[in-house]
Amino acid sequence: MTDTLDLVRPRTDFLALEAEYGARNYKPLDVVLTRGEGVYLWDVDGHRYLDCLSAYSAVNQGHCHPRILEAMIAQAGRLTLTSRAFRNDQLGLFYEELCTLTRSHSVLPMNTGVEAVESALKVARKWGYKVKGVPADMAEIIVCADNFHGRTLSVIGFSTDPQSTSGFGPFGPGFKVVPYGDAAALEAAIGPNTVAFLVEPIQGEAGVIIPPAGYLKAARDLCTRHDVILILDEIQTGLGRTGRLLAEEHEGIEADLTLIGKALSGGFYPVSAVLSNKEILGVLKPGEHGSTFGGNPLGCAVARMALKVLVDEGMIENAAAMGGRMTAGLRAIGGGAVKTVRGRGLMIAVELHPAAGGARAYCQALQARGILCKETHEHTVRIAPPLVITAGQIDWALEQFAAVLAA
Ligand code: IF1
Repeated sequence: MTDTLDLVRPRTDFLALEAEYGARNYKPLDVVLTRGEGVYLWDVDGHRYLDCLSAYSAVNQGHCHPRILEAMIAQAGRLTLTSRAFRNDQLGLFYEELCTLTRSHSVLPMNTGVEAVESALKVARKWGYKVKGVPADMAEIIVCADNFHGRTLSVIGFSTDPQSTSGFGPFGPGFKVVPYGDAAALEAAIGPNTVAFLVEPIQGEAGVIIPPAGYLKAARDLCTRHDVILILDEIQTGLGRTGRLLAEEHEGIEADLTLIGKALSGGFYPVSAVLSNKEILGVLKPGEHGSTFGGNPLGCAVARMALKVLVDEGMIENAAAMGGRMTAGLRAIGGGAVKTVRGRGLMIAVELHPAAGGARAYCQALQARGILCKETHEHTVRIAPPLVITAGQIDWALEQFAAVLAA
């Protein structure tokens, strides 16, 4: 028996249904997608697009990767959820494979990215009180201006973006904001009660902001010297996106806690994790933290294969090579609307001149030429295709970008 769930209901007005029944917390491009394969997406009218967003880097492995799909189907037919009240036969293997790949000491599995962030903040505070000796309820965590770490109340509580925060207060204390990319400001902000510094190796939502060379290394040294936990949010930069497994490798450093999510499941299912380099996660005792779905066998099986294909199929190396090709090609377009091109691997942004009239119109023009991109803020177009993109596909995309941007 098949259950079609009206998946092929002809002539449905999808936009009207969303407008009538949905919360209006998004303003998506008006394209209704129904199928994906590799770098391509198809809309309900049968148009094909090259995906240059990759669900904000959650589908690094390409849409509906056949080996991840197979792992998911097999596991879904065997066992999906046990809760952590019992053990399952995927969790330990997931831990081992993830720790081996990332050279980590231990793993805390969660589901969404922001849950990994929240978990790391809780762990850092607990560590501060139990290990560093910070007086009760005095722990301080340093974060960066223009950060994006997710949408929960405590995480938006230290956002500097009024759109994320206004109307949602009051927010809890315990966070200090410093400018991004400024090691001296970080040093000045560290006090005796500082337990952690939370930072994105490259700021994504802020517009693919790459900090000055040496910044992360300096932050690493400061954290070590002052007994502060360095937490790198690699939820967007991690898992191959920047041409390395983790973006921290570009500066040859290791965080104490590393947060990954998004592509950890290849976009099939929300799976995130806090990776710990040393004993830090050990401060959590049974009953002090958890999640119904965190570490479930379906998520673990999917993540195991998502990691495997990323490595086996050379996607990380491809991201480095194709990212270089794309960035060079975009820089060569130059002129026209382009103010500057920033990128590392396949995490790329084209910032447009303010006079160009806003990035959204360019995204719409690209859509008409078969490319799906998303603007960030007013003037920046983000370009982040799946890591399986080929040279031929990049060159075709560059022709479309040239036609739209040079105009
Ligand atoms: C949305 C942005 C990207 C993240 C980093 C944690 C999270 C994210 C560095 C939380 C999530 C997403 C959220 C998504 C759009 C997207 C985004 F534009 F909002 F900023 F990618 F750039 N740390 N980023 O980038 O992960 O809980 O969502 O799994 O629509 O809000 P999550």
